[in-house]
Amino acid sequence: MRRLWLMQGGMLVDITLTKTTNFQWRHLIADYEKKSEPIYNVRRDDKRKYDAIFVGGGAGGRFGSGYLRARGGRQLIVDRWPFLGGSCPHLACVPHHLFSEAARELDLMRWFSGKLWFPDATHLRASILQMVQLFKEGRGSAHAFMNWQSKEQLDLEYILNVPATVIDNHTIEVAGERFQADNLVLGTGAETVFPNIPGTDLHGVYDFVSLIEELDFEPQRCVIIGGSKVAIEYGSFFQAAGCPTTIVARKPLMRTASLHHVDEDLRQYVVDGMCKRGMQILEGVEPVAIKGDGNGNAKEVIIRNMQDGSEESLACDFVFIGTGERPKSEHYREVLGVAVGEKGEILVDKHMRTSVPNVYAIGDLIGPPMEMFKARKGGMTAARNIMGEPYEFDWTDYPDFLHSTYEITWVGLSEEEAKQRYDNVVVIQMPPKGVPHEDIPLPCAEGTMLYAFMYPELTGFQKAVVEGNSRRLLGFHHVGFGAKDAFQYLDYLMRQPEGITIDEMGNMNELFLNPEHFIQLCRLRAGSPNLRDL
Ligand code: COM
Repeated sequence: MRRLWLMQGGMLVDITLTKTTNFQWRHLIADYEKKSEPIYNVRRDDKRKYDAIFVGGGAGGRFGSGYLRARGGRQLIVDRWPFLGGSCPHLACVPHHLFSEAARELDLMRWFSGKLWFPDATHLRASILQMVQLFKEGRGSAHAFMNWQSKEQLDLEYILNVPATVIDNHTIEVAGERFQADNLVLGTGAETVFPNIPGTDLHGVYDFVSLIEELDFEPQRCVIIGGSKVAIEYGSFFQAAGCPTTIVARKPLMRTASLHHVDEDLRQYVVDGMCKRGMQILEGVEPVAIKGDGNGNAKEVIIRNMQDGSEESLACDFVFIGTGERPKSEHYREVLGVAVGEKGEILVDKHMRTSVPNVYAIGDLIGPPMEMFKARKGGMTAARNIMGEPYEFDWTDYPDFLHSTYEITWVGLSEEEAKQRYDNVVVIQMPPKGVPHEDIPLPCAEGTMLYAFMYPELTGFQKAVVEGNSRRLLGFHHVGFGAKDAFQYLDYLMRQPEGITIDEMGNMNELFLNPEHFIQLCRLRAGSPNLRDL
């Protein structure tokens, strides 16, 4: 066993034959974040050709590689960062979840300020800067784990801390060396689309990436440009932290093209809840400019009402861009000539094949939904097909979620969509239609019991949509906490060719008191020949 070969002074590090630990990785990554030399984990003694080179070691590249390896293939991942896992553990999903958990805790403290055992939170101010730092100090453990697991448990080969240049559909170049494979799998992600307005280069203007890497002051007043998921999630955190936040968006929140099956009652509950917590939401407006204070710092956002053209200034010291992301496909278009769509997304079929033979594309690079399930399963789909196992992946329908100060989950048809398709639509919901939420502290479960006893209207919202004739469940919608797990399985149950009926769901064994209550609510109507709303 060789010792970890960590050379200083401009030399590469080759850890292929070294058994690594998470501890070693943590230090190695921290060191190489400051350097530009590659880290090699490549079996030079293996003379087999690679079945696939994964360009990009995010979720898609890692899970695709894992599957390809499991099927007996040989793979190589190349990533520009010194760690695998991509933006998720580094800048995106993981900090989002950390901030959303903070938002939930802070929100509870504010509502219960001075009540029960809660301290007075009238002047509560949580530091956004401190949370960013907390995340940055901790993210190294996820980085290390990704590298360690991929090498020691999944037997993957990789080269890190160096970008790959694609030469042709079988060849890449890394640090001056060429590697060949039967196939390339492209998965290098997307980046924020900054609005084309003056002032986006001022100090104080961030997106979710630069927020993590560059925030250097404590924001006091925030304007978010755009109404994406990121806008809602980060905005809810900023507001809960005590930084008053305004969202300016062209379209109503949660009605952007990239979100499907959003039920209007659920949407209303979410948006009303954000307003109740003091957020200002300005819809039907577009940004005109970000103006500075003369010293290079943002001090106001000028917006225009899209209906009457009137302009307004919103004072702030912190501007957060939440206008969504765009695939980074230029390099592949230029070199390989892959076909792309209107927004730069690489076009793929259900096998993840691009227009160029032997070139696959996965993850955010192929456009929305820019979600983990699509990246991982897309990687796996490419691997399956590369290994000769024809497999199709349809990512057009999927369970979805986002956070405000709540966890919001949905799958299947909204009530409105169901009513457009079917004559006999029955709805089971809490609170029931027409019953003021103040009168009924439901749905309540983990995370909302305290609210149920003091603020019934804050206990969340839920709805199941049923096709009354076939009795099939068509959609589930939930605002609360802890239901995300269930929605993975609800998605599966609904999707089976025969679906699941209200009677079958009513026959399942629930764990009292479960977060989304769907089993017992279905049981209350199961058996009834003529289904009615509940
Ligand atoms: C998750 C990254 S944070 S990966 O999907 O496990 O690679």
